[in-house]
Amino acid sequence: LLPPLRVAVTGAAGQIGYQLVTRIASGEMLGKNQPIHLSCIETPQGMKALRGVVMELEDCAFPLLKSVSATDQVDKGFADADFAILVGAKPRGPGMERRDLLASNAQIFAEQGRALNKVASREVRVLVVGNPANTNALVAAANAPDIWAEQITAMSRLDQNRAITQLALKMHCDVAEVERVIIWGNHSTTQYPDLSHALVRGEWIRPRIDEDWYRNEFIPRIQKRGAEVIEARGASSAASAANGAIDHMRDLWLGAGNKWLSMSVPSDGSYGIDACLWYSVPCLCPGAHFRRILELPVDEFSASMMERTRKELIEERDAVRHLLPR
Ligand code: NAX
Repeated sequence: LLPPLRVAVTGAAGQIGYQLVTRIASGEMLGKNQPIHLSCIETPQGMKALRGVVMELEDCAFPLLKSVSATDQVDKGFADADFAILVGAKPRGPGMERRDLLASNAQIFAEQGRALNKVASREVRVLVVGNPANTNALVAAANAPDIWAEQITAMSRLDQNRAITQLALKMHCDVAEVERVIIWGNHSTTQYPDLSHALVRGEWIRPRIDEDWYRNEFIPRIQKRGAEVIEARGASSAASAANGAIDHMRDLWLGAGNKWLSMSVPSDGSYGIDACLWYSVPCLCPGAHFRRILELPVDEFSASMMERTRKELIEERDAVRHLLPR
């Protein structure tokens, strides 16, 4: 067994958190030879439910789980964290405008960025799941000047997994036979699920894809899949969101060979995306970090889709500018 690593999860008593913590503790995220100290963070109001989650974790008797703690203090919860998964966020309340939601969540992520900066491991890997995830990641990073921005990523893996499955269903193949599906941009309805480079059974399939299906069914379906799940379930995606977070962190940390994985990472200016926007791009994960896949050809349709989601991220950034100290 390896020396234990410390994993912090915010919103651990919420729907996604509840699914996530058991999977982390069972070793699905960091591997079956990696012992873990788990730190669960909630709001003061969430602490009672969190105590129940902690009891359940204890009742699982996971061999890899060396300790589990519960707190509503971020400075305690993030202390020496090697991984921090930021799930806790405010849901949109009645009559709340998108701008209000952005501002109140940005406040939370500014505070969490400052706490990570102060107490987390200097090597911490942060994944932002709570919405608006991309802009929350930007705010957290801006408030954590001593942590390299590239250690902070936001989740687009759920969108990628959704896109892979929809393509597999259309092509009557196995999900494992689908490669190189890309999610560009924001985790929102402006995201661009791109099949320009997709392979099915190793073969480039863009020329075989029905244009009407692609533009009028596939793309909107992925963009609005969250709403489709809410409509059916009466609650937002939770198991699949937790699964996306596990996939993202596992591949980032343990490596994923030559798989193309979409991650929202700080832009380096490539693809005409303004530097320091957390914009989803295709990446390779050789282990412990990511590398952007650069210089892919971008056709006219893709360029217009990528521009639309870039503009939305700029608008979001402008709405939280007061929380960006650098
Ligand atoms: P829930 O409302 O079930 O759970 C959120 C939990 O976070 C609650 O228990 C709450 O008490 C806690 N919380 C709130 N503020 C906190 C803070 N400052 N510190 C610590 N804990 C805090 O929501 P859930 O369905 O779990 O969704 C969580 C977040 O994930 C939401 O923002 C949601 O929009 C977002 N999602 C992101 C996805 C993605 O792909 N990036 C997909 C799924 C999901 O919609």
